[in-house]
Amino acid sequence: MKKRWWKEAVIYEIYPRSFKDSNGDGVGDLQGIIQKLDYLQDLGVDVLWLCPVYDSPNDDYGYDIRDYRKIIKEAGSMDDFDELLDGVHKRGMKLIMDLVVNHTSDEHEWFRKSRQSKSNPYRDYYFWKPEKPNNWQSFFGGDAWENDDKTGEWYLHLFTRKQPDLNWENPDVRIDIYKMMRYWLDKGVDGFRMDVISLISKRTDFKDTTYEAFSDVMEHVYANGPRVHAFLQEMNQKVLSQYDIMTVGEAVGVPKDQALLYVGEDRNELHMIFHFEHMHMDAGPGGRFDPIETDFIRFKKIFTEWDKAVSQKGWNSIFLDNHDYPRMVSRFGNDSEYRKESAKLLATMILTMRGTPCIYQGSELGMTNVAYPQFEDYRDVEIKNAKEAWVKAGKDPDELLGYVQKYSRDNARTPMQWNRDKHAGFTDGTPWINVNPNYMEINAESELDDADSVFWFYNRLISLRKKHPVLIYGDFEQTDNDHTQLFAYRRWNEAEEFRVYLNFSDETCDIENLPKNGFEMVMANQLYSESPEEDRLLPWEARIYSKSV
Ligand code: ISL
Ligand code: CA
Repeated sequence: MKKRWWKEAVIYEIYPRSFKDSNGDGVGDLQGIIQKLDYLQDLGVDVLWLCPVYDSPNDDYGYDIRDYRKIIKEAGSMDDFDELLDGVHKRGMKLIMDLVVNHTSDEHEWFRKSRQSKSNPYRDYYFWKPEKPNNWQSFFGGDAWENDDKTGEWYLHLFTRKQPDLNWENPDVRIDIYKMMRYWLDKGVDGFRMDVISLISKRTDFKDTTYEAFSDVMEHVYANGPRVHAFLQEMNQKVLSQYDIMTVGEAVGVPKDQALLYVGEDRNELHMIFHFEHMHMDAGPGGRFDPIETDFIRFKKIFTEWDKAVSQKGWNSIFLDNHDYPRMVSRFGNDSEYRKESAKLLATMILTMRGTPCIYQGSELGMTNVAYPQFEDYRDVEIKNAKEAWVKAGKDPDELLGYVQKYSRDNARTPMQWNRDKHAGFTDGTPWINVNPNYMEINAESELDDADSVFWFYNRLISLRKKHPVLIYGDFEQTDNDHTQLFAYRRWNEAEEFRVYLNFSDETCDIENLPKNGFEMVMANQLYSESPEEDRLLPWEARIYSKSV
């Protein structure tokens, strides 16, 4: 197993719009992030993944890029960006950008030219058809083809109609994208998180999909197209291989038996991927607002199977939330009675498993879902489209509101809660989206002042991981696979062994064969560690044991 800095890193995802507003316009910006670099350094993370800050009309809040080489006005200037990058590097941290090249904004110069006429040199930068060729649906509901009145033809958009898909079959598209990537890498950026990179090769026969469930459409129709590996190997050869960087692909629709094609060390494509098998478990055929029951044993199994499928010849990432999913303490923990304990338990999982961990902004505070009382409080285009579709289909929008409160992306996009001042210290103005009312109880200032806080637990876990290479490169084996409350596993190498016990439940949990002879407990949710009852874990109790071999 080759040692690499990006295998040893802990990533922290920043959604700039909701991180810190420095100029009172209610929208987070680059200067705001600069103000918080010491906070991030105190946490102990080393790679910052910056969600898009490129010029955009914000139809999908930056994932619809209008100019790849311009900073969106509300985030600041290119000088601000350079100051941020310098500040990150001065603190020994790294910064990776969000590379969104499956699609652009419809206001991008390439698309404005492409739609002008059928003979425009940019016409084939996108997919145009004289008639709507198939029944493909957008990730955000509705047809994936939009008729454009300029030439009367239809163009493909797997996301919103303002996010036309780029035609990667066209070598000119690839050349322009590689040039843009080098522009950022030559500025000193340390790599990319690649948005929906598994979708860039289209099945250009554009046949109808016969799959019902959206997860099947994602995997078999949109993702893993015939040339996706050719494109990634070319990107690697022409750009990525020339820099000492980290690359992580957002691999929607990639199943574990295809993962090594993307991240195998011999593949020269990507270093790792974010996969979504655990993140889509509770989404029914209709997607996230069509929820189904999930199963804890299956949740554990997904991690064990992905470790087995990838870790010998490639590398995994480990995450439980990001800007597209509900807050992990609300989704996988207990965000009321055991909020702190379950937040620490989930932190223990992502920071002791095998794979590069990714912490989403606010998870280190145990921030929770928000449940706004009305649709008007929500901002996400995915929610707006879902409401329109429900009303059109004559379904009860109040039922949808319940699902939106539980499963929507805006749960992760409420402003960071810095202190107990107005708007949680996120802005002196009016926030673009309401602050979660629980900021008086949950905020960075209170966390920093409390040695027993979630924040300092993350800090100690990150130090533990850095101090013990076995937690990075060691082997992994799940134990008690069929236990309905306990997630237990071992990490080991020739020098050390760690055992982790996580009680994912509101009840106590009996455990057999607690490690003895030579093992000592190195960390636990502080609340319970004073009097750990030898053979029983309390609700949401997490324990880590270790011994030198
Ligand atoms: O939110 C989802 C749809 O239910 C996710 O499946 C998400 O759209 C998918 O994982 C792709 O996400 C990425 O691409 C989107 C953007 O909206 C997301 O924010 C980004 O993470 C289009 O660029
Ligand atoms: Ca601002």
